[in-house]
Amino acid sequence: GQEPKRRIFVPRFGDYQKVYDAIAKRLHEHDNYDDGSYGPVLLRLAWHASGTYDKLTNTGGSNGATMRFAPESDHGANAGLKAARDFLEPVKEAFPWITYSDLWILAGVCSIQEMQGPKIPYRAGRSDRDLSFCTPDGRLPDASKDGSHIRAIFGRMGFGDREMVALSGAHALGRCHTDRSGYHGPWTFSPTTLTNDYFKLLLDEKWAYKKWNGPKQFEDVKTKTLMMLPTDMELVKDKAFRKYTELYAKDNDAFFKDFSDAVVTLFELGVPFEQPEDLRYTFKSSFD
Ligand code: CCH
Repeated sequence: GQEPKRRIFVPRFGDYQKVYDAIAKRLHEHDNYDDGSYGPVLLRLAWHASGTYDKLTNTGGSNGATMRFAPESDHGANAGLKAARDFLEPVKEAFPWITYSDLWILAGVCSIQEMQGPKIPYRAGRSDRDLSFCTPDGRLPDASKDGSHIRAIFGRMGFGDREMVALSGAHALGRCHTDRSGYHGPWTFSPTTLTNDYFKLLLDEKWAYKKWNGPKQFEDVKTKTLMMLPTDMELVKDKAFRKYTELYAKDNDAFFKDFSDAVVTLFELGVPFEQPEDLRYTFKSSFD
C-alpha cells in the first residue's frame, strides 16, 4: 500500500453554492416542521451564533460555532436551536470540508433568500473553536426588557438604532414556542416569507397584554392570533426607533436594503476573513 497523495482542497464560490443548494433542497423537502419550514429556526441559529459578539474584547461572534458545546448550548436564549443544528448535520456530512461556523451562517443566508428575502452576500473563512471560547450567558437580548436593554445589547455589537430596527424585522419570520422561550405565537400571518409585515402590524394593529399565565406579551386585539414581545413594542414606543419602524412599514425596499446590510455586518462580527469585502459571494436562490 502506497500513501495516497494528499491535496489541499481550496473551496471556491461554486463549492459554497453547492452547499447552499443542498441546504435549500433540505429546506424545501422538510416542509412539515412548525409553520412549514426550518428557515426561521436556522436564521435564529445564525443570529445567536453571531449575536454574542462584544466589540470591546473582540470575543464571541460566529467564528468558532461554540454553541455546539455546553455551557453555551444550554444558555436559555439558545433553547430549541438544537433542531437547527441537527437539521444541518447531514449537510456537514456531505460537505465535510466546510466548518460548522461557516455552515451555520451559510444556512442563515440560505434561509433568508429561500424565504424570499433579499440577497445576503457571504464571506467564508470561519474556523471552529473549542469550548474554551464559549461566551458567558447574558449576551443575547432578553425579550422582557425595554429600549435601553436593546441599545445596550446591540450597541455592544457595534450597531446603531437604524440597524437595530432593521434587524428586528426578522420577526416577520417564525414564532415563539412555550417550551423554548416561554412566549407563544407568530408575529405575522406569513411566518415563512420575509416581508415588512412585522412593521406594518406593529403600527396598524391594536395590541393588548395577553391574558394568560405565561410571561408578559402582547396579542393583537382583532384576531388574538399574533404576538409581540415587550422588546418588539419598544420599536413603536421609543421615538427614535419609531422613525425607522414607520420607514420600513412604508417602504419594503428600504427594509430589504437595510436588513441585508445589517445582517451581513452581524454575520461577520469578529471574524478574521482573508476573503476581501469587495469579493463576497452572492448565491443563486433555488427560484432565481
Ligand atoms: Fe428573535 N426571538 N429576538 N431575532 N427570532 C425569537 C424568535 C426568533 C428576540 C427574542 C426572540 C432578533 C432579535 C430579537 C428570530 C430572529 C431574530 C423568540 C422566540 C424570542 C423570545 C424563541 C422561541 O420560543 O422559539 C429579542 C428579545 C430580540 C431583540 O431584542 C434578531 C436580530 C433576529 C435575526 C436577525 C427568528 C427568525 C425567530 C423565530 C425562530 C423560530 O423558531 O421560529
